[in-house]
Amino acid sequence: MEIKKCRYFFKPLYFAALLVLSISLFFLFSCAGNIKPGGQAENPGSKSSTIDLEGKQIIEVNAVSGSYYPGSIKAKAGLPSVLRINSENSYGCERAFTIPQLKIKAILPINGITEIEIGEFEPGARLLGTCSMGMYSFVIEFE
Ligand SMILES: [Cu+2]
Repeated sequence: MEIKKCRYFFKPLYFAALLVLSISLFFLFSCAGNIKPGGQAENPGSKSSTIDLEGKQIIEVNAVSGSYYPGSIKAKAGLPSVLRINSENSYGCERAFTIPQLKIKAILPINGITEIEIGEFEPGARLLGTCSMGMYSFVIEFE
């Protein structure tokens, strides 16, 4: 008799806890759903390309001593593209730049801009830019 009473007492508590849990989960997911499609919070490690007046896609990356940044760049597929490398006080081996997939090699200046025509890519293609030794790199993702 005593145990039964106990159970009856706890049942509404369980129900309430379950209710609270499901409501908070609902809000959590609905919030997450709201954030995902619209809010492309600018990730400092990634950057998007721009399109110039002639319809060419300009994909910009910076070369500094010891790295290229951003490390990941989103670009559009199906557009003639130019990789614009902006060297800034670049004294390291990042100056010996390569795109292995395209068999492109270039010596970047210490300061200044280097533009390389890289052509068009399919959605889902990934292009890796790297120093000649593969120590520093960045990736362009076409979508
Ligand atoms: Cu290197």
